[in-house]
Amino acid sequence: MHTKAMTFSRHILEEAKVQQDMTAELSSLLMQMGYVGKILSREIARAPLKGRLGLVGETNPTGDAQKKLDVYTNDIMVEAFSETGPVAGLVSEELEELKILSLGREAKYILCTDPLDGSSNTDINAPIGTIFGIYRCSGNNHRELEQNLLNERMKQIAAGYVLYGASTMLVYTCGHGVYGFTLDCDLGEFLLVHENISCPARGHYCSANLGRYHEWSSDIQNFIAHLTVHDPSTRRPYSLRYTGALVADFHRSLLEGGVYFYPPDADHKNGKLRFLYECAPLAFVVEQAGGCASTGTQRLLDLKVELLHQRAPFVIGSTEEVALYEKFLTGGT
Ligand code: AHM
Ligand code: MG
Repeated sequence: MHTKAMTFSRHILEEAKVQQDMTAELSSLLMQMGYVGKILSREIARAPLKGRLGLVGETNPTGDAQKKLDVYTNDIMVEAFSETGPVAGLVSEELEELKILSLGREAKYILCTDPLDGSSNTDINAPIGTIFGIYRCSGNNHRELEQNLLNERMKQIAAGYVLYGASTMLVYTCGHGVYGFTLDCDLGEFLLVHENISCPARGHYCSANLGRYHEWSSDIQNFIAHLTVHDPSTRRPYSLRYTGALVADFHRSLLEGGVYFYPPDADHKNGKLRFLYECAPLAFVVEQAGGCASTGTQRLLDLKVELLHQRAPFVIGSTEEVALYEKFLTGGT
């Protein structure tokens, strides 16, 4: 079975033969991301044995209490991409500023990442993830790179995530479909399991932190009321699934259909999730799979951002549910 299987690296090389966008530099960046996924998978699995659970006692740039694993995984990411040439700058949930990694000729990309998504799950052995979005870049210095990234003169050309669950999976797109690979730990290879992923147009799962229900607008409360009506002819009520890790909850919607949303609440006036390294990469993935991502009032990827750590209201998943959410929000129902 394994001799026939398509490894992540071979998949990238095959894509490079037919896709112009897949430059040698992008191929090498993505392969390095695969390598980082393997290292993080190993380190996350043995974190409890190495004393790497619990809090650091500091906060990250958006005010979240940092876990030891947040810092450790971020350090691994920085180190892994500092050693290779294609990444000019790195934007991370755990770093205040854009970090310049290389200004050499090969440095054609900016990597935006949440090295450890779902931090509240680290200490209870629940799923967590890594999110990445890759932007083509131009700029000779820190200021130019950041300005171009925020002015959207740079295009997101690849994105994906690694999900550390019952097994470790890597899902990616470079703008020509979405592919999912499972890590075979014995071989040390990500092997293709999900070819050309298609997000069902409709599902029957919803994922959101309903503990915030009373802080949400009446439009969103009405949306919940709609989803929870008992009407088997329209496959309602929806079932609630919420792990507290965006990657895991989104992955369910991507494969099985449904909707994830994180709207504004009392503590997060503009939503909790951050555009560049949480929302935008998953939005790129879902659109490539035929699904949708929105702020509730506009396509997520059309949002103009001014800050590296800017947050956005976020809804993502099947086209029908995202459209319905927007309809409730814009007074259409
Ligand atoms: P994190 O990157 O610090 O883990 O924050 C993002 C996480 C998402 O993974 C998850 O969907 C959400 O925040 C959970 O927030 P809450 O605990 O408010 O439901
Ligand atoms: Mg996160």
